[in-house]
Amino acid sequence: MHALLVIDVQNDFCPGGALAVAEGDRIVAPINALMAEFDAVILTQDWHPAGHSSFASQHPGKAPMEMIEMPYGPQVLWPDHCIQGSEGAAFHPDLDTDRADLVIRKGFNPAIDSYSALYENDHETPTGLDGYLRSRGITALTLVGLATDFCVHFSAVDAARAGFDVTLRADLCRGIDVDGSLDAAMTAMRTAGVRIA
Ligand code: VGL
Ligand code: ZN
Repeated sequence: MHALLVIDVQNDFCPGGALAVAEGDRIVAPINALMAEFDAVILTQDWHPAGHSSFASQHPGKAPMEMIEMPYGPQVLWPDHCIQGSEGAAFHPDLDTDRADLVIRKGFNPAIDSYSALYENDHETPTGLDGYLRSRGITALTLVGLATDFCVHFSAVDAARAGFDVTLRADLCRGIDVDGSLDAAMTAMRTAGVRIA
């Protein structure tokens, strides 16, 4: 069983959003077209409570895109984004969400960010997706979505490490690219055994 894993195609990551990724909206139509080719379609949704600890607004004197040290390791500080129930947290209006078997939300723990669809940023708290995939007999994943260098990157690496056969459709992802994060992400994914298509 081969699943399409669509990462965070949400308004806040598209042009006009709070953490806009350049051309983030350009991937929506081709992702919709790709859905029919898979045994399962799974969407992730970045889903933060207001005042989430990854927001620069919660750290006096800090600006978005600065780094801080959290108990679980280094963390980029972000503008407020994808607040639970907000328009920014909603999927892009053209994304064919009806096709999804599962929507998995992440980043709801106020104290820990969660880039990956499988583990929070402490790298040990599971989201539950690993169990879902295994119990459905899904062994291969193709990843698309936003942002290449953060949520797509961490999801791909975690999935490869967990033993899934992982392909990244780089043409159907777009990145943020802070301080060389895009190049670093591509290298990390290749090193983890992710196939880049
Ligand atoms: C993401 C930064 C913060 C992403 C989510 O979807 O890549 N990036 N939250
Ligand atoms: Zn987020």
